[in-house]
Amino acid sequence: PADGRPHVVLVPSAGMGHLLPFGRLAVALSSGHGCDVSLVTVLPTVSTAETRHLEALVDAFPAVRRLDFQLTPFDESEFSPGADPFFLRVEAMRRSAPLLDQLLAGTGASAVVSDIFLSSVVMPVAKELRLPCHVLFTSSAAMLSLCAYFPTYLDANAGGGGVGDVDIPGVYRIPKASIQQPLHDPNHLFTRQFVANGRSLTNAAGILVNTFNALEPEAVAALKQGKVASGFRPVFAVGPLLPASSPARNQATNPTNYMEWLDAQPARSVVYVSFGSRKAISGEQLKELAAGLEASGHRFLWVVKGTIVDRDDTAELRELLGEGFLERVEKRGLVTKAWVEQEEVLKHESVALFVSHCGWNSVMEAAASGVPVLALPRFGDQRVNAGVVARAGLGVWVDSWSWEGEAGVISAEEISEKVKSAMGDEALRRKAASLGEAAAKAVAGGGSSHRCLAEFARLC
Ligand code: BUP
Repeated sequence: PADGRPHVVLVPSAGMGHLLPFGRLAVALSSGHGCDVSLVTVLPTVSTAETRHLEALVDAFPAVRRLDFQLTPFDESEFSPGADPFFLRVEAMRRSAPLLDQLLAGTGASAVVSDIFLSSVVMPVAKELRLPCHVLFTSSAAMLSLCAYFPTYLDANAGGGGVGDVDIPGVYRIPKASIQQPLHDPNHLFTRQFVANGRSLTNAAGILVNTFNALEPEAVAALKQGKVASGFRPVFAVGPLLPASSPARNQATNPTNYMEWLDAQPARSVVYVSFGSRKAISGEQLKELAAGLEASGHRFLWVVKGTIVDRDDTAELRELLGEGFLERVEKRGLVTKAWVEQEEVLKHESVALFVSHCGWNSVMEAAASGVPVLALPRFGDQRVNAGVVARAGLGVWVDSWSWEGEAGVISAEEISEKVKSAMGDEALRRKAASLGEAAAKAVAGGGSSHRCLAEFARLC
């Protein structure tokens, strides 16, 4: 860059699971690594949580500039009526990506960082503008290695009876049951995007992944050494990406005063339960979860999502959880449908266990807080991430449990037993705490993730 200061343009895709790590990267680069940062913002956002988060982010960090991006009109009728709104948004963004050249030209950008979901369409734009294009992978290094290797796997197995276990060179074998559903169909739009993005990784100037060495030693090493896919550019393990200070003030919009409630609970006594915001849990499974938490006898804070996107979330908790549940658990359980500041919850000393869907940001927040995880993955990358959690000793996972689609429900008894055993598992608590210390070391000055981010900033 002319003035010697890099100007990095970040291009996130849809959903809090993507926006949050991009916001965190923006803050880390602008506050700690001497970069100017612009964040491409697609309007309108899919969820109110995203809108609030964006506003809070630019308020708290005015150095992070917003570049508003208007999508071209997109006919959703070619997709089935119940299609995931986040997926539709990603597709709309992919189709509009060629317009990014007008947005980026004249900004003085010196580098672009694309979300992995958009990388194959953002890279040609960056190339046209003669800008290096990096990729931020928002899931685990294990998922990154699957994404990088999957095109080769499909080429080698073309015509050969579908996707089975995938043995990733230098990493480990991902069992068939952990490969997300759409990837079993080579013609599924998601698979075509996944393969195109995976192939594009070899053209990335650099690849950032939100993990740290101590959590995923095999995958990080194999990726860096080019064992997973040849011709790989530098891989930077920069996690856990955490904001310099919590920018979102969504907490103020939650009517339950959950932080005060946590303050009133004994140290390490509360089970925090959340399965992310993107997809509702079936009524039947919600009732089993409720009964299982009740039967565990432990205190709990539970974030319940009833419908797909928060703004439609009007179903009553009472109806969702069964007659009398809220009254019976009144003294020891707090249930909320509204957004909580999960990072603050996980850092609270009363929280002892995180029952999680294993969305990757949730896993990284658990690791950063040293809180053990009881993994209840559902769909997408979550089973691969749950495998990482179990392998690293951050948590426990019953891999025979499956609760998506036709696979049935996990019973109240099973949930209660697992919660009780995880709450009493002293070795698990110590291992999670030691990973928390390793995470803190990685991001502190001189730590592996801090050095990786500094090295990355020098490339920009
Ligand atoms: Br719900 C919820 N508060 O109430 P993942 C989520 N989060 O801070 P995935 C809150 O959203 P999705 C809430 O801390 C994490 O950073 C949470 O990302 C935060 O899940 C993020 O865990 C969720 O990667 O997205 O599946 O990508 O939660 O939208 O399903």
